[in-house]
Amino acid sequence: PATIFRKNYTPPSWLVPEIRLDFDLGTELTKCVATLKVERNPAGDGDQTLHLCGDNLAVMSLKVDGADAEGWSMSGSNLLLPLTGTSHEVTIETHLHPATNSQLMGLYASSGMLCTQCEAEGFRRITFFPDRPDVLSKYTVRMEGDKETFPVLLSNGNLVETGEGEAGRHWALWDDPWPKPSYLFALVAGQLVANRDTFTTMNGRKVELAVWVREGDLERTDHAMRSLINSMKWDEETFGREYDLDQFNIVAVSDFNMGAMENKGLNIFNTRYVLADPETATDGDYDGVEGVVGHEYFHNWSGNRITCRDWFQLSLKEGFTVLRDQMFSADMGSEPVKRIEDVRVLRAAQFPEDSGPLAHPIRPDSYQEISNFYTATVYNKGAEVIRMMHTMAGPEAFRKGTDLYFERHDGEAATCEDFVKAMEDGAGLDLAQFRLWYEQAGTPKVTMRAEFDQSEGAVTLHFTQKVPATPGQPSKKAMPIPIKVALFDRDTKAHDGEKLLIVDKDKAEFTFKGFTRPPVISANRGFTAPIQLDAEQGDDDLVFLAANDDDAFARYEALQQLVTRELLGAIENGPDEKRRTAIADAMGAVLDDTQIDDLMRGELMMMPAVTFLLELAAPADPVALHDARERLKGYIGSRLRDRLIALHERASAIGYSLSAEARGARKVKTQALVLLSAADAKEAAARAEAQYRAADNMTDRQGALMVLAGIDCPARAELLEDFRKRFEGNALVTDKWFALQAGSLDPMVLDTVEALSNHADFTIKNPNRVRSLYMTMAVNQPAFHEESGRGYRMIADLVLKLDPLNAQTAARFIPALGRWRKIEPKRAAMMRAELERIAKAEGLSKDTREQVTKSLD
Ligand code: HT7
Ligand code: ZN
Repeated sequence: PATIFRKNYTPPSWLVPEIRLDFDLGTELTKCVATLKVERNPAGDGDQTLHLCGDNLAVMSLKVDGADAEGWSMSGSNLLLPLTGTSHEVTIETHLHPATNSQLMGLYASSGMLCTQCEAEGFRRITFFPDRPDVLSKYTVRMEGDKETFPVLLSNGNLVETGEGEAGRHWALWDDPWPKPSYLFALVAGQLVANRDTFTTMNGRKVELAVWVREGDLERTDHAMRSLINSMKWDEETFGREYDLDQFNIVAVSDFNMGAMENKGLNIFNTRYVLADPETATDGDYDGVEGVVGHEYFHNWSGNRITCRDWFQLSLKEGFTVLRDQMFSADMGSEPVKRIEDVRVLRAAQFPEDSGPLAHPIRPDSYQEISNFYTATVYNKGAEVIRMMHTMAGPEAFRKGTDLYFERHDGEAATCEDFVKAMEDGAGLDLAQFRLWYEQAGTPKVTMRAEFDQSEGAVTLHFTQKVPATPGQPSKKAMPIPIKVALFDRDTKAHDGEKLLIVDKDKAEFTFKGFTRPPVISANRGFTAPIQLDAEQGDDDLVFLAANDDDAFARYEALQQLVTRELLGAIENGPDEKRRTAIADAMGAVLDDTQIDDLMRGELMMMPAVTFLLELAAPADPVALHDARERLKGYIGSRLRDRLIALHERASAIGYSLSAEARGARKVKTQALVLLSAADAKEAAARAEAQYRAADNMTDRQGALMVLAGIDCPARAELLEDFRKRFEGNALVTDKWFALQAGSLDPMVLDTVEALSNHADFTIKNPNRVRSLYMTMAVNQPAFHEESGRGYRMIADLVLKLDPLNAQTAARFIPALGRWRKIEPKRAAMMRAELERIAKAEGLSKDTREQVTKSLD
């Protein structure tokens, strides 16, 4: 497949200021007539030929200014139309087959309804079009279809007219006044019901809100609606952004490749991020709904009003919008807990990506298939990069920067450079060197050594930084790394304020005076920079920080560092008794601490993920790491047995509500069982069984079953079956049932996954179901890395089967195998062999081909 390079960007030769789409809807056959007003772009290269992208389309009819077009040709799947004048009307008819569109891109059928997904390049599966984000058009859309099959007809913008047709047909006309790129086009047609509300914007616009779902799901939409209203209000208050249409629609669909899509005025969501009630959704699911509803809504400004010039700029909208959704969720709940969760995701998903064969800068330089670049790097590291600007500028100046960005580029297709420039001009930052964060891939490795000079009463912090080599980038430059520090007095346990240090050279040092004894250094507080920091601190200092740091993140981090050190040491030399004791003591202090709430306590009780540990130990035996982690959990569990039981009892007495207190109680309840189960499986199983049977909510039920699924006891099979039957017919809970088993610590888990792949409820056609079974197994380290290589084979078999049906989803499984360089040689060879087997397959999609080839390089 061809490689596309960022440096080769050229403006479009033709613009399309207006487009009208007429759909004659049918599940088997939909006819689409597109009428494009095209104009030569004065800033273009003067090419007289109009290049229209197509994918899987045939031209049924083609007219220019009302007459049959002449001289047109196909170049691959694209349409080339020579034009003589400077503006024309081009009319194209295409025929679509939604029922057989298993790629879920373009127009497809899902549970009887029709819907679209056009980002990144799905619009070209609907009609021929210059399908690139810098071509902005005003859309008018007319849909007509059978009223019984498609009673609800939705598209972008405002509904302007509806009418009845002949033979039970009806139609709707939608008009979107805001010019937009084709990737933001959407339509939905089907049997849907709405949860309706209104929101009045800060300037008095009354907006009709609707969350559309299938009939039986209506009672599970209140949280999504609440989240939408909160998002609209929050964006006005925090970023000064107001909604700009009279309607805002959200539609939930059960077949969807990603989480959701921010189409202008018509967001389309995976049901997973819309539907929630206490019985079927966990607290984590509630947070997911709130975060994704916010994310898509915030795109209305960061993505829609200001879009991307080209797909290399994806992080312009995604990184910024992730930061905005993270800030929103932090404001709706607990800021430190949210920060810990976000860093955990970054470390478990983005750090491995940044150190592997698929590493790329947040603004990539090239791609073959853009769908492969919807990554944790573009999204989550992209958010971290903008967060660093926020840290360096401070909140007020940062807001000035974003205000200027929104004002300066409203209505444009912009670049990351435009954003950085607006931040420089608006926030007053000098970001000349900072731009390297957009150019260079790889997680910087930073060391910090503290040197104390008794005679001067001074402490000097010596920093080094190194950005590792990544594919295509063998040598790197030093980047500006903002690191917040605090220097604690060992006796008073106080510090004299945080300091923000910018480490912008390979080596840097900072001296602080006025100390009579060496302070304890708390560094990278709040995780101000997305780096791997080795602070070269002794265990005693980490224990001190774990107990005394007033920055919640730093306290969490100190405990994580201590545990990480112990686990990495344990796989080499066995456990370190003194350190294990210190960890259990620190954890005991966490259980007893009345100053922290249970939501934070639950975070502090969690061990670092094996995928993160692998970053530090590679190449390593992931199963040995997992076993060491389980043994440490067992040690902590037995040392703190009584206190964990007491915690479980206390938390179990708190009734269900969505308050922070009740949510915290549910979190520590299950975390207590997790630690207990590694120490005393019988006690944990009995408690988990009781928790399951008493549960009046999904958080308790799923938590209990997660623990039970890893314990060989009679209740396991019985309660898994109870769970299945209890929620039969509920697709999202059935996904949980698959995931609970595929993620289990049961040594027979691969047999189970194989059996489940033949279960009547398993279907390879539904991405949620595929992910719930196979992605859960691929991240279940002892299962995926099972010694025989069976886990690798199962994933490769899946990729080969899924690729022709849904290439995007198939390609997302490749990175798990692509991590072979991090794994000890025997397993690494088997992982590579599976990649080679995939690479040999004929007719592999562009998506999977790119990922496999890069993973083998
Ligand atoms: N902007 C949305 C991206 C998206 C997507 C991309 C490729 C294939 C399918 C997709 N569905 C949604 C999601 C977001 O970041 O808001
Ligand atoms: Zn997004």
